[in-house]
Parts: sequence; structure tokens; C-alpha cells
Amino acid sequence: MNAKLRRKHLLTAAVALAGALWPTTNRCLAADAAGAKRPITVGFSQIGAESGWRTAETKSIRSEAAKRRVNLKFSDAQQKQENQIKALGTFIAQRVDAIILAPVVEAGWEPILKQAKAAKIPVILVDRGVKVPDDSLYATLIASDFVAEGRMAGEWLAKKLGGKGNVVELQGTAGAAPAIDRKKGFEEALKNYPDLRITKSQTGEFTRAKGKEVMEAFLKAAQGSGTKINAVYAHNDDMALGAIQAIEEAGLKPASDIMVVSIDGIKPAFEAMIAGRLNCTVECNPLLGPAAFDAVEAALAGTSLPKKTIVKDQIFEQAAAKEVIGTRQY
Ligand code: GYE
Repeated sequence: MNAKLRRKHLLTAAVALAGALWPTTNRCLAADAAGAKRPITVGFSQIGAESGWRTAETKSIRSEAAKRRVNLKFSDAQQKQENQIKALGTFIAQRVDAIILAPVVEAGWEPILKQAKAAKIPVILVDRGVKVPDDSLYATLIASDFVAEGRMAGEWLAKKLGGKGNVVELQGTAGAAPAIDRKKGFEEALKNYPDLRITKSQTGEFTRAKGKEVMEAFLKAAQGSGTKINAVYAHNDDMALGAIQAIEEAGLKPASDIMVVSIDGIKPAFEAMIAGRLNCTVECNPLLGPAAFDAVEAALAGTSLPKKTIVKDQIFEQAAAKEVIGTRQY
């Protein structure tokens, strides 16, 4: 090898070593010479677009990423955990700086989260929690207290029905934290009212179409057996809106013949309350973008984060809908 070629090889090796020691992606939002923030890359694994809530969450994360000049890699899992696991694998292979994950179900995350941890990529959980034996597998969880939401809905309904009646329940996605916890909270509230019972309970997968379909089946069964349905409790507004349609198509009046209470507080729910078709909604705030990227920045800066940040929610009744709708952001 001549001297020129040897010099070239040495230079290539030096560049490769420097690249390994100082990766080109920044591990924090450091300021450059002009004082501007240098961009980081964040992978966001979203569940899908099953509800108005979900769309609002996606929008909030996308717009906050743009505002902070974060390079966002967005992946839509179309409700499938396997797609989310694949997306996380790709993010890890691409050596993103951080991952934001909205996990569709609670179970089954340990192996992929271990891979992220081994690659030193912090994972920020938004909106839904996971069940893992070691909570160091994620940096933090930013979510509402779904048990409290279910309890609020249950207490409200119990009062409205004077502690008596038959309730049918439309559950969210099977195995999802909000479906498990909203059921739990609602049942807890009903424990104090032995004459108020859940007579039917089935998943409506958090969608309008499935909510309608399941409610149609509930109404048919009730007609067949002669049992009256006094109320519907839906784990989200979209399923409630589907159920309302089914009730109307069956010739009944939603919100008076059959009470309807749900969770999320999206604008269409407020419109339905104003139109007298829905009785009550418990808010669940989807505008998680700012908090999610605050957490990303803190994790990359090595600041310790609380394991859980609870987003505060409140309940809205039909009577207040008109006054409040103008202030709703989603
Ligand atoms: O309530 C529902 C959505 O995970 C809190 O998912 C979220 C839930 C929300 O599809 O509408």
C-alpha cells in the first residue's frame, strides 16, 4: 500500500470512530451558535384513528413537534399491537432520540421496551398505561385517571336514576387500560346502589360503528326478554353517539327514554347534549403534546421524571353544554 492510500485508510477509520463516539443525532435539545434549538428525532407510535379523541391527540402531538422543531416519525398501528411493536423496533434501529408510545393494550410490552432501554432510548407513554414488572422500562406515563372517570360517570348515573335500573355498558378496546379502568371505576360506584345493575356489557371497540351495532343487539335482546334498558354507559363519546343512533332507529328517545352517559368530552358530544340526545360526558383531555415533549426534553436532559402524571378531568352535564361548547378545544 502506498503512503497516499494508507493516509486515506487512516482518515476513513478516524471518521468512523468519531461517528461512533459522537452520533450525529443530538441527545438533547442543545442550543446551537445562533441560540436556536437543534432538532431531535422522536418516533411516535399511535394506536390509530378510532375516535375523535384519538384524532385530537394525534393533532396535539404533531403540532407540538412542529412548534419545537422536532423531527417526528409518525406510525399509525391501525389498532394492532404487533404493528406498534414493529414500529418501535424500526425506531430503535433508526436510533431515534426518544419514543412516544400510546399503547393499545396493557400487556405484552416487556421485550420491546427492554430493547429500547438497552439502546438507551427513553420511552414516554401517553394516554394509556402498560403492565410491566419493571417500571424502569419507561420514563414516564402521562394519562388521565380512568378509574376516577368511570366512578364519576357511575355516581352521576346513580343519582340521575335514583339508584335503580338496568344499565348496558359499551366497553372500549378489550385489554386497553381505559376499558379496564373505566369499567372498574363505574362498578365501584354502583356497589353502593344494589338496585342499579349492569345487565349487558360488551366491547364496542371505541368506535361509533361498533357502538351502534352492539347497542342494536342490546335493544333487540331487551325487546325479546321484556327487560327495560334504563341507561347506556359508553366508555367513550363515539360509541355513545353510535348507540344514540341505534336508540333513535328503534323508535326511542335517547337521553330521556334511555339515559346516555359517556367519557371524553369531544365537541360532537357537546353538540349532542345541546340537541338533547346525550345526558352527560366526563372529560378526558387528549391535548397531551406539550406535556409529552416536556417529558422527552427532561428525559434527554437526564432529569428524573415522576412515573405518572395525572391529567385532571371534569364532568359536564347537558344543562351546561351550551355555555361551555365555545371553550372546547377538541
Ligand atoms: O377515551 C377513546 C380512545 O386511550 C383515553 O382511546 C384514550 C381512549 C379514549 O379511542 O376515545
